[in-house]
Amino acid sequence: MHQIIDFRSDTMTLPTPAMREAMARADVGDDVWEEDPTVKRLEAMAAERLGKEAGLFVTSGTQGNLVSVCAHTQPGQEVVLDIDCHIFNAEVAGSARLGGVQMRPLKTPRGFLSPDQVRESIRPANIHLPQTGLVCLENTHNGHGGTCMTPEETAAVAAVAHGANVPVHLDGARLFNAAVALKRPASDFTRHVDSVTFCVSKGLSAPVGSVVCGARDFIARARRFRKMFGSGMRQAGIIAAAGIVALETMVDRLADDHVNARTLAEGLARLPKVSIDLTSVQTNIVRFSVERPGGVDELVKGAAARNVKVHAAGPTSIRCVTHKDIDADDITKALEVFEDITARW
Ligand code: TLP
Repeated sequence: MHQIIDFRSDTMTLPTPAMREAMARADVGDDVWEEDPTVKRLEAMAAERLGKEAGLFVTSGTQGNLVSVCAHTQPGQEVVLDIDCHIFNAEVAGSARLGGVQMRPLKTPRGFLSPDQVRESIRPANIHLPQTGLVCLENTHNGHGGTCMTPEETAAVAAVAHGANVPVHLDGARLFNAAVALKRPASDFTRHVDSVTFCVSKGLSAPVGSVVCGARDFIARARRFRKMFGSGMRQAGIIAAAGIVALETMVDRLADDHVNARTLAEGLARLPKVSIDLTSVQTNIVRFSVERPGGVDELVKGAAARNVKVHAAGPTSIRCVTHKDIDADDITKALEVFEDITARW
C-alpha cells in the first residue's frame, strides 16, 4: 500500500529497483558522437520491436513528435490531425513555432481520423493552397480516454495518405497499452506508418525518455533536429538503461493497469452526478464528467486531503490514470474516498 494514490498521470511512476540498478551499471559513451552503447541498444531494441529500420532516443514524447514533424515536413506545409490530439493541444504549438507548419485539425468521433476524412483533407495541387506534408495519428488516444485504434484502422488511413505521397506519423506515447489491450504485437500498429514515437516514461515506468522509430534516412534527419533543439545528450545511456528494463519487463504488466482502470470506472459510474462513457475505458485512462457546479473542485481538493490525487482535465471533467504504483487495494480505497465526497450530492 502506498501513502499517496496518484492518479494524475502514469508519468508519476517511479523507476523500479531493477531500473536503478541498470542505470548505475550502464555502459556509456558520448551519444552525440553515436558512441553510447546503451543508447544504441535501446534504439535498436525499440526499432526491432516496432519493425522499423532505426530508432532515436529523445528526451520526451513532445520532443519525439516535434522532431518527427520537422523531419517529415517543410516549413509552410500543412499537417492533418485529430482536433483533440496531444500534438495539437498539449505541445505548446512547437510544430508551428519550430517546424513552421500549419495544423489542419479535424473533428472525429473517437479521436481517430477516418480514411474519408484524410482523403478529403489532402490538398490538391493549386497555387493558392498549402501542401499537405503529414498526417498524424495518436494511439492510444489520451483526450478520448485511452481508446485504441486497431491495426486495420491504422492501415486504412495510412493507405489513403500514402496514395497521395503523404507520410504518416503515429504519436504512440501509450502504444504498448493499445498492443496489450488488443492482444496484438506492437509492430502490427506501426507497420503501416512511417514513424512512431513511444514513451518509456509513462506506464512503462522509466524515469525519462521516448524513442522515435522509422526508416534510416528519416531517423538521420530527426537526429539533426534533436541536436538543433538542444538535446544532444552525451552519456545518455544512464537514462536509456532504464528504458531497456522498461521494454524488457514492464510491457505485459500493463494489463493489470487496464483491469484497475475498469474497476475504477465501474465504481465511478455508480456515483451521483458522475457521468462516464464506459466504452471509452479500454486501457489505463478513465475520464469522467461531474454534473454539479463546483463538483470538480470538490472532488480534486476533497480527494487530495485524503491522499488521493486526481487531475482536473477541464471545468467539468476529471482524468484518472492507472499505473504500476497503484494496485487493486488502492482502487478500493480511492473509490471509498470518492463515495464519501459525493455522498451528499
Ligand atoms: N501527456 C501527459 C500530459 O502532457 C497531458 C500526460 O500526463 O498524459 N502524446 C501523448 C498522447 C501524451 O499523452 C503525452 C503526454 C505526450 C505525447 C507527450 O509526452 P511527454 O510528456 O513525455 O512530453
